[in-house]
Amino acid sequence: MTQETVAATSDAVLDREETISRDELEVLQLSRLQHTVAYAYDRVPLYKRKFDEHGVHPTDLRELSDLAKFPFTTKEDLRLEYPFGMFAVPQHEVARIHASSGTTGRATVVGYTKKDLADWAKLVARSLRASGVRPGMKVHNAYGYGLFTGGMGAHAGAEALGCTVIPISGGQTERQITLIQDFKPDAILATPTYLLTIADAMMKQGIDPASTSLKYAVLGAEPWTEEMRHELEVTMNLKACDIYGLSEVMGPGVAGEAVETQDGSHIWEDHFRPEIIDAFDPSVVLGDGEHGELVFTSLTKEALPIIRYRTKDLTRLLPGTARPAHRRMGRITGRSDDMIILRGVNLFPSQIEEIALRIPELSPHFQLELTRPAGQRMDQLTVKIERRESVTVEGVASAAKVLQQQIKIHVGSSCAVDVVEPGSLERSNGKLRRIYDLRPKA
Ligand code: DLL
Repeated sequence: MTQETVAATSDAVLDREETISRDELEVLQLSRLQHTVAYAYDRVPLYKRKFDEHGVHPTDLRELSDLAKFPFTTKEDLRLEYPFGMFAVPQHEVARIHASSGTTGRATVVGYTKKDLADWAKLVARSLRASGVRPGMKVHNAYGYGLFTGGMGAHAGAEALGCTVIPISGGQTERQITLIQDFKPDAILATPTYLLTIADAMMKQGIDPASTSLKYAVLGAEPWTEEMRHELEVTMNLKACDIYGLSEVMGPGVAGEAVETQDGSHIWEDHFRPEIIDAFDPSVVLGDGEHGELVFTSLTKEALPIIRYRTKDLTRLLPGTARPAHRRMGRITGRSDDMIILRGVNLFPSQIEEIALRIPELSPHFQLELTRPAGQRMDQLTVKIERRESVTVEGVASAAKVLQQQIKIHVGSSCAVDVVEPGSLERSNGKLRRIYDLRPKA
């Protein structure tokens, strides 16, 4: 335990920064922000160039709202500076490198100094603790290890909290189940769809997923809904909380959800300054409560300071509750680049998840297929969804109709619904791909 920690609640010791007032937090943010913009400007040529082109200088940052004067950073910037152009320290000071998979272009590479790694572990520990995990608990870590930040990020955080970590990584679902049965972990860290895969595989083996030792699940790395939380909590008899993050900003633990309120992740604002902008007119910074694109500026990072990074994640900022000084983020509706535009109507997979899970005959296993039938100019959306094991084929005909109608009412899109056999759709191993775009390439 570090010196900064003080006793705060009856069964958990919080970091001092978790308990400070909003005023105190903003004073801290301003001084850290002033340092970060100057540090980035002095050490990273890209920031110097961008600030100069934008006609703004680090000394222009006198109050927090001045941040809006600074230019954005995008994934494209990181790609152009591939591999190490964004690093603000010499290579020998970089203790670790992570990278995105690069499925949609060049990988984005991120780096951490020893201090960055310590801060990261502290924030993941803080997030896990908020979600109910305590020192001494056994933690089954099913986030993928490797260049993805999920596995090692969650691992270091659980260790820093004082847990016993089981570093199984993602995949090998049968083995995951054996270890859950034999090691009896208290908590599991996974993507929500991978936890669903595990629960599903348990049922196939005749194991009741509600009967395991698991009491807490800390889930993230992909969008999920309240309906999915309910599904997982009931099926597995545990408390499921959200953890959010992205590699460009740090990795998991940028924000974490408190188990006592379960009302969205608190952004750890002593290390990150969030903004919400209008995704279509980025010059407009929106107020708290308004929906838009989430933007982050790091306040303490050494190897990769990041200024106004456009996450493409769509959400809103809400007042802090369990940690009053730290604002919460609403559930992420989706990413602006995951949005399906179907005959002029915007649609996200999470909207389908929300609607489908309210229909008892339908399972949470679904895919969205986009096609353009031959000779037609209109795109077609087909929701392929598995029926629940417990209902008959005849029993699902009306459920399909209900889903179709509800999508029309709540989303505004006409679509086809194809109810398929249990187990026929691909299962998640980590971040699940929901959208299959089979339209001919233009
Ligand atoms: O997914 C980091 C992470 C690992 C977070 C484990 C939580 C748990 P990236 O691979 O860089 O990093 O992907 C970041 O994933 O911009 C969001 O679109 C999405 N995402 C992450 N957490 C959540 C969440 C990791 N809790 C991208 N809810 C982000 C919704 C999430 N989307």
